[in-house]
Amino acid sequence: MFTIDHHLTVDDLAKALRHDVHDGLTATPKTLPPKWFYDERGSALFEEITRLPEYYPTRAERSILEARAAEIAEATGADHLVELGSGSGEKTRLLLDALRAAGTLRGFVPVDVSGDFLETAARRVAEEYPSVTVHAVVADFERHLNLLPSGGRRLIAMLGSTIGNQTPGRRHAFLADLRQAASAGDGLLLGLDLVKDPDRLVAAYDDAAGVTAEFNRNVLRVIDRELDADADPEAFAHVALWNPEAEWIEMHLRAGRAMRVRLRALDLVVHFERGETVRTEISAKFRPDGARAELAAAGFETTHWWTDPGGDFALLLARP
Ligand code: AVJ
Repeated sequence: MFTIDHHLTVDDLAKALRHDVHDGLTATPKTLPPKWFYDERGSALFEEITRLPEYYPTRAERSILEARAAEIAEATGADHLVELGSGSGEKTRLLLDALRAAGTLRGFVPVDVSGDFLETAARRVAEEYPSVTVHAVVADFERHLNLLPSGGRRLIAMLGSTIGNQTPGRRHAFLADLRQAASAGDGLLLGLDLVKDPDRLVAAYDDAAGVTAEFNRNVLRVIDRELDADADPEAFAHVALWNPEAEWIEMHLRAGRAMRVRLRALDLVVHFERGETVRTEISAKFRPDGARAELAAAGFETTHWWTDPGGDFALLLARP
């Protein structure tokens, strides 16, 4: 069975984009939130990133899930899998298969801001798992956590180190909201990329084939199309750097020359100096103690912590 709830309209998204771009490009220093990378082309580029030799997180997380999915199913006894920010679906299937084998699985709730992508992926799961109730939810999980279906024992999964896109303050607010939305029998499964040699981290965000550079520039293509703007993506260089104080990777777009970008839909002209950058993403990296402390501060107890053999990536299980 398949159903889909919409908590975001095309209009809500258009408004949010206008607001984010206006605020980000008139601020000093300039920033843009990473959620606008993911139009059709951006999502395809991200899929390509996950297969790059330098980008280890996806493979490392998959290897942990392959080794631990049965243990996760047993530890949680979950009857519903709630996936926040549903990805390509391969990792989802590892979890669904394990919960099905344990005999507890009843429902799957994929949650994403991108409706078309979500609907296609969720319908496929409904066909492959005929005994599972698939209830897709188009929502912004930073705002709509309380609108998710409740009841039963839920395993709430946020994989891929997606949470690393948020600053520590936003992460705390998000985890605290999640705690409010969770009930006693629920479990939280979180994928976290770990602090490691900066050279490897930077290489993962600045690959030799230039796929991440194209992914980064894609945000300008989205802005040009959606806001009737004239930014030249080729005039911006891709920059990935390790911020050792904050322990996050930063991606920027650096203007190769002075320029003015006109955003007709915002009635705005933005000036760039030569060499000026727009920060387009942060990707925080975690340490075991810090991660546990962040969860505890939001009211979650970490009960399991698994890493891949190389210690690059962690998957943790926590309960309210
Ligand atoms: C999807 C946010 C987890 O931060 O590693 C990959 C996005 N950006 N390469 C990450 C991303 C550049 C990715 N997340």
